[in-house]
Amino acid sequence: MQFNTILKTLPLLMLTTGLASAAQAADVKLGLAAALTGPAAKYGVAIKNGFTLAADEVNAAGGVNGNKLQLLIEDEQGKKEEAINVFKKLIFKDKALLVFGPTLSNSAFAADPIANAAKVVAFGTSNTADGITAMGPFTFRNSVMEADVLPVTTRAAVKHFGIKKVAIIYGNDDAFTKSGYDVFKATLADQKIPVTTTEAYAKGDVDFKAQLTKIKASNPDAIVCSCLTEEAANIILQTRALGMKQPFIGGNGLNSPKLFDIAKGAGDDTIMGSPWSPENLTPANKAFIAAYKAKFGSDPDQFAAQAYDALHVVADALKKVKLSGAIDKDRIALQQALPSVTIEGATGKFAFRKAPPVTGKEVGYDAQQEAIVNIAKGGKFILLK
Ligand code: VAL
Repeated sequence: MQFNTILKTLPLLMLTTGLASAAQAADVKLGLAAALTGPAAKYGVAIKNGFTLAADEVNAAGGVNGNKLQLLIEDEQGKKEEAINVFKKLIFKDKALLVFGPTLSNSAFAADPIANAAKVVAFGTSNTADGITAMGPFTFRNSVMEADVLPVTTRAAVKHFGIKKVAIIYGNDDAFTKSGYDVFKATLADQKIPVTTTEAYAKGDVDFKAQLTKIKASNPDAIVCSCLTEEAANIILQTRALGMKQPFIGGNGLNSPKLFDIAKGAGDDTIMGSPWSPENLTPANKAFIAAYKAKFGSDPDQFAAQAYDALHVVADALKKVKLSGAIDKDRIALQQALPSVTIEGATGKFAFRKAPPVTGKEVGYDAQQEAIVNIAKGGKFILLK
């Protein structure tokens, strides 16, 4: 047969040999915008690992309805502008069916409006600030928001240490640290714990002596810290350098082993809440921890666990979607299939709940999950019993 003839008959051959049906079972492209460089990479790399592990598992089991999941991973560097660029690339150029991320709430407030306008699900696995899912019906998250976690964390810390009064320190130019501060303030008022002083810092600050000196003079029983991990670690170290022994109470930003890489034992007695714990020995969590260790040679953290669960949530939703190949239609079908998904994941039982109503606006979906409270001992978080 002439080469030309082969080329002409190839499509026909493919049809008759079943190659065409293999080609139809196309990859499902799922975008992941994560902070893989910069300070927020402390969360973003764990997130990427969690997604990779789960996607490999789903694909090894044959994919979803015969389709393999393909992760398109982009580094948004923990910056708003990069999150916007990466969302645009994944949505308009790469034609991802959905986009996971970005890592920081601060970036989500910049990037999610793009996804909502394009009618593509933006699925946050680490965004815990208030108002994220008010951005539109295509914003989903499985990260439990500060407003759900901090009241439980604060109550447990107050009881554990017999706290009568606290000082607060927070970052006032980041959406998550600012939102966490607002929630802490309301929670402390609610739980009738007086605040001795409130101190703020800006992104990138490394010297907190001025703020900590004021906190020291106000003599609190504990320090509430609405901070990202690197700043929190430096704050803790500098507090100890000033001879202060107070325990810390923090939000989701402290929930990373990287805190102890920097703060070491000085971080002991820090209390924070999370839906995930390595001590929660359900079959799903045990399997996740073992598989993560085998693949990456390190222990997972909460960010990896939530990313891992998010991929399984989307895989479950995809089972109910008959993909048509028309991307706009398929993106909407996935958005409609997601709210009713429930799973038993590494973080326990998971379900969505509709975000609080906003007048004149359609809203997205938050995580419906219980928070558990952890305390740092010997450079790691263990369950507070
Ligand atoms: N939860 C935080 C945020 O929403 C960080 C720690 C990822 O920005």
